[in-house]
Amino acid sequence: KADDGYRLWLKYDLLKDEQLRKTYASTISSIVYEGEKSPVIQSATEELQLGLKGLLGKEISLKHTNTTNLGSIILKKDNTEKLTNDEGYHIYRQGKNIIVSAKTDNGILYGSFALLRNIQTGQSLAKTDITSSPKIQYRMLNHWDNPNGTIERGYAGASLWKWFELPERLDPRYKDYARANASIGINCTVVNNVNASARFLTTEYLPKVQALANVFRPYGIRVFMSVNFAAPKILGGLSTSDPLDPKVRQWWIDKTKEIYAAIPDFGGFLVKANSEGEPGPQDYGRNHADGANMLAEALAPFQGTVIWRAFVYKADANGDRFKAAYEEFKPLDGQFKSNAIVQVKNGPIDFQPREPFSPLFGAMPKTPLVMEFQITQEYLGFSTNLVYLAPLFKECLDADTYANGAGSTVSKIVDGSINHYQKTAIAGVANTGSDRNWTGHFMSQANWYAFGRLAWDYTLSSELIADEWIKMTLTKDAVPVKIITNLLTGSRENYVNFTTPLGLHHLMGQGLHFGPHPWLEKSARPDWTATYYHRADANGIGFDRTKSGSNALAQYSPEVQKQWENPETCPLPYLLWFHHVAWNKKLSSGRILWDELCYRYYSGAESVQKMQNDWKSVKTSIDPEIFEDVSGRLLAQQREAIWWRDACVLYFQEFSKLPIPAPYQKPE
Ligand code: GCW
Repeated sequence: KADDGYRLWLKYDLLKDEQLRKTYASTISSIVYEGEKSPVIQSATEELQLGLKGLLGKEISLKHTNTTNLGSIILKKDNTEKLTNDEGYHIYRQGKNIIVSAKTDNGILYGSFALLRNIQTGQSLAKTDITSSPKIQYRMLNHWDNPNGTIERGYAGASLWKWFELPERLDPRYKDYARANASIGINCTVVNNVNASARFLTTEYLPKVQALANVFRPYGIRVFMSVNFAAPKILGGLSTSDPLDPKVRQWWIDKTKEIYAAIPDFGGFLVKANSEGEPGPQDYGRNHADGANMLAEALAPFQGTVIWRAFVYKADANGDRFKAAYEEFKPLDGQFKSNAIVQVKNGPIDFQPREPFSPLFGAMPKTPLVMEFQITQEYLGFSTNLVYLAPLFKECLDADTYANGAGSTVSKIVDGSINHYQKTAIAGVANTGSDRNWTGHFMSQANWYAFGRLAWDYTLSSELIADEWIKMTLTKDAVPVKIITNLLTGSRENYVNFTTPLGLHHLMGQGLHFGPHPWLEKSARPDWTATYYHRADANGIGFDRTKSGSNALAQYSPEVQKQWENPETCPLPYLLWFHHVAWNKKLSSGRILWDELCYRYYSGAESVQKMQNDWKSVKTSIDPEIFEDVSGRLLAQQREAIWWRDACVLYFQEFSKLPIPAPYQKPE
């Protein structure tokens, strides 16, 4: 039967390598659990049995302690394990047995998935000794899902959550969603859109969310909800939602109690306030900390957390949107309660194909900052473009803020190792939907996978994660694995090249954010246009963010400023983020800016041809249904790449008045 992609990377098909299969099969004859079979342990044993039966082609029995076991996987809760934290695991050999040991049931669940992954990717178990603990505590998906079943910026169909059927009917897919997340260590999910309908807090929707939480709990996943800040007015009939009003505070306290009565392990609230028209504390002359602290107070008795987003900016044609979040949030450092944490997008603007890291990272030492990445490809080609996002995530996590001297990487800010936070978190805006293959573009499954793996351990390389995912999902054939790994790891740079090379950003179509629209100069908001960002004129192109311009660069530490402030030495990928550069300026590549721009657009579009050839070359190793699906999408990507290239080059040429360099002048 052809593979429709539904099983994601949890594919437990019989291992083709017979020798390997026999070795595993002779090592493993049963699974033993100790003590009480909690729901989480039940998930672990069920998964191991399912996985091993498929991979090894033999039924593996489940046993309880005290039976003498030779050749068993023993799930062992061991408080003496030296693990960094409660969710970590230790997998090791003890005589003929394989021990999966952890301090908690959740650790055992993660260890079980790790063991399965090792078998799926063909690792030897002879000397297994692996310890691993997550570096960040809350590893979350953010769903931008609405009560009517649509998903904001979702490109893989309707919402997974069938609100109309809930709570009575539980789609079996909820459990598969939880399995997939648990397998990569995701332990929190925000089920609804940050542009939040107050309806989620009603007695109509709470039981639905409760039903989802019940399915996710045995997989170690806690549910959070996005809340509408004006809910006291909208639902509670109050005349205000002022966070300092005692009646408003009481309303949230009561509502929070009601939620915890239904969902005892409820994680907390995610809030988008005074951002893009959403209500918030500033409507009443209060600030973000006032708003967050009110909710923190309501959540505190239950150890809940409020996650307050820093995605804010104001309409100002002469200002620089880049600076907005820093300007509003930096002064509030130290004012947030200990269970109020602030969620910051990876870059200062908005999930562009390439952004410098947000200057807030490192600038708020007293406030735990949550990293917000976007897995759904709002600005990275929807579901027609193959863009592997691990390199984008890594580029940001590995960037040095110099907040505490060299080596103060964004990842070390987020994981709290520099400022010793009590709570740490990382979020990815989900790319899942009701399409059979979950993510629209089959290859975008790798982005969900990579986000989870990096949330657990950001030191993993993009290549290693790709290699794992390919072996689990597509093929274990050595040469194709290499080819596809390269295809994935180069795909993001290709996309940057044919859409927004050299530090260009925000050139996409209005509203939908689809396709090129660099000539867009009128919108409801000046900072939603393209001309605001690229600033092309007769002299050159790019946004001057140095002292002679908006001086946004001053928001970074001096070492970072030094890296980017001089147009002569600023790395080309960031050049037009910070400088307005003359068309005929000679760059470090040896080409003048105009030629370099053309070179990037043309070579970027050409790279999609190469991607197609690479994909064709692995055909015999790939399931036919998946092969066809990806081939079709690559063709669409090529059409879009040429569209982007021609739209941008021809538009910018109106300013540069320079010829397209000869090598690119050949007819299509
Ligand atoms: O990128 C923008 C999106 C909006 C989104 C907003 C946000 C949920 O275009 O659709 O709203 O970011 O992150 O709040």
